[in-house]
Amino acid sequence: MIMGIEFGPDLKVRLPSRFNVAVPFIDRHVGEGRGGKAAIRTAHETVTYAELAERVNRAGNALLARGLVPGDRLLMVVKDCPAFFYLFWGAIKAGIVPVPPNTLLRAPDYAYMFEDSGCRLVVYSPEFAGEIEPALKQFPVEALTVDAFLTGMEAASTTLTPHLADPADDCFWLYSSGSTGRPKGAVHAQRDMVVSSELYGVRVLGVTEDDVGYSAAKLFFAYGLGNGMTFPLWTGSTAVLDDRRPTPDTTFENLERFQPTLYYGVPTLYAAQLAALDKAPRTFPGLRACVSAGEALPAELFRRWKEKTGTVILDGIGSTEALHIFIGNSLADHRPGTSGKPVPGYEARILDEDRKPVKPGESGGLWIRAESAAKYYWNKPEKTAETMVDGWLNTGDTYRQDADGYFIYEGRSDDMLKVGGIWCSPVEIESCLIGHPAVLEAAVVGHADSESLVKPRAHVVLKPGESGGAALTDELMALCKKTLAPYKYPRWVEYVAELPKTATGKIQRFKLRD
Ligand code: 3UK
Repeated sequence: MIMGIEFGPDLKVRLPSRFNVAVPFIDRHVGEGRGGKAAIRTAHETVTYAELAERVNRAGNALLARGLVPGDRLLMVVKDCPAFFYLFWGAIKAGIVPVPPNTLLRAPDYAYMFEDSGCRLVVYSPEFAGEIEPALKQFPVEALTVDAFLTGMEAASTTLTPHLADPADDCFWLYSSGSTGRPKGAVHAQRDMVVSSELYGVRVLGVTEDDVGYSAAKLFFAYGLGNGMTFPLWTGSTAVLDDRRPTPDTTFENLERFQPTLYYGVPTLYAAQLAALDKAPRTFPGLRACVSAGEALPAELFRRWKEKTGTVILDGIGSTEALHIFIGNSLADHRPGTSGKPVPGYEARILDEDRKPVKPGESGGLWIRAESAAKYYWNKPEKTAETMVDGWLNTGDTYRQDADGYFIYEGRSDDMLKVGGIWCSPVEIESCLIGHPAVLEAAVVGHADSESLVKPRAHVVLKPGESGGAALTDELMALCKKTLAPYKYPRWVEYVAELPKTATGKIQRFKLRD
């Protein structure tokens, strides 16, 4: 039992009726003798648990001093660095709701989030000024850089009384994208990080105080937030942070320098790392397991990684709405090419179109029940009603179970794509392509590359008199890279005479898939 928090034999969590989740995650460690232990390591600094607790208090006080009150939203567009922890937990301890969006987005996405969230303050890493500053012109909100915030924090008090809340009260939000329409703010409760950290972090991965966790997936991604922040803080272990873009070079450098025991990546990165290992083998002493999520991990990547590094990659499916992995492989029980089995404490069902359970082995839509699930989408009652039904969450994924009960991913039930583990809407790429003067219409679908990983492929209808070729393809790719988050650009462009459509004119993307 940790500070009155208990998991019953049914794995349901019991929490004190008035509490603040920053206390067990941050403050507890000093009292338990970990004050001098490293909570965070980066290439530039080490932050101990005592320093972290003090800086979280200063950050919370600095937010209150700026006039924010409990319930206000703080939009934090912050790279992976210790200040992410100070802002996130300082806000929570003061009752303020942190909202950390994807840091790879463009100005119009941020302007939308400023408006939708009704945030009182935006804090951003100066690296993102090129997108944040134009967004602030479009939708003015009080804003400052992380550096300015850190300077302001120095004058703030190092003590802060936690704002007490109900375990089911709103705690933080994460934005998730859909195939059409704007990103949706998934509202998570105080309880949710406790549930995912204990049930997946501790009970499946076996994270303990002695682990060092390094997540190549960034903190803004619910996957990275768990791996790189909540699991280490829940167990009193150490998180490694790096603000650079994860590449084989940067990740290998971190694996060698910090010798993490747990490494968390996405399939695209594992594929790139394997290509680099083919050229120059390396060993990673101390590493006891690797985790993959965001998109399905092909069995072949599992096999090659094990051969090259001696460690397994545990694939697991999670979502922003569920907060973290709800079906996963474990060290004791894993089957390559599958997402594994439900995490103890989470329930999963595969349902047909009438929402009846499918026969064993048949495919259907995956629904899950999770105590870490978001309560609702902010400002989107219809989306909430569609996705969250009677305590169950519609994942939008098609799954089947093999004869031994392992869950096998079969694709999305909508047109959404995962590229490098991050959402990508075909509609958004199509709108960008249509912005080119030569393009009449476009349809985007996923296509598997040589590593069996999905990337966007565009089917383009040109205006009369225009002709497609390598030069136009380069232009279209460049346009998408410039306008959209860069990972969203189509890796292939095919010129076609017309697009398949329904009688009502809706593009039938499924007909364009291979
Ligand atoms: C897909 C997978 C097959 C699937 C996430 C771990 O990815 C995360 O959250 P998102 O909200 O996306 C959720 C959707 O992504 N997906 C994720 N993992 C897998 N498909 N195999 C997988 N292993 O479509 C799911 O509905 O961005 C992952 C932890 C926390 C997360 N938020």
